[in-house]
Amino acid sequence: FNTIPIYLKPGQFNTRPIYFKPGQFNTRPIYLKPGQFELRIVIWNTEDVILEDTNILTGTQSSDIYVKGWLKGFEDDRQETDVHYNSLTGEGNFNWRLVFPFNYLPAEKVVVVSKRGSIFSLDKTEQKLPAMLVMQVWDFDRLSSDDFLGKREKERDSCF
Ligand SMILES: [Ca+2]
Repeated sequence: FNTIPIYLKPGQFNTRPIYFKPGQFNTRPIYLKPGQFELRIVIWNTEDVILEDTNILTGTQSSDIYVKGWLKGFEDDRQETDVHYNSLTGEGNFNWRLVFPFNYLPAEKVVVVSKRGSIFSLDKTEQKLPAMLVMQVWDFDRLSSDDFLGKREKERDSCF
């Protein structure tokens, strides 16, 4: 508990921590407008991923693994790792960073998405959504469309 008064002139700032007794003040800031945040994720490895490809000569199974991720409501900002080719065990190694900027309203625990209804719309509409991270694992295919292998969705409490 800090009993020393702190007097500051305009333009000065204080780096000393100030402690309050429990219940003395509500020290949690109240945000009435969404603030800009960034969620940073590093994809290190995958394991036990389904082996989707079969070599027609040897019968060996493999997958060309990559990971896609996005925040629900921000599908346009979907991001991907590079491809770990020819995984024979389901293990993939990436060390790949994904960075998702987003607007978040802590008071309501929602992300705020603003979009134009169409390319002809002048105004943006705001939508509030639960904070949800979507991660998917895919098998890259050179000659056909990629194969979906699995997904996981994490809500706010576990990732924000
Ligand atoms: Ca493949």
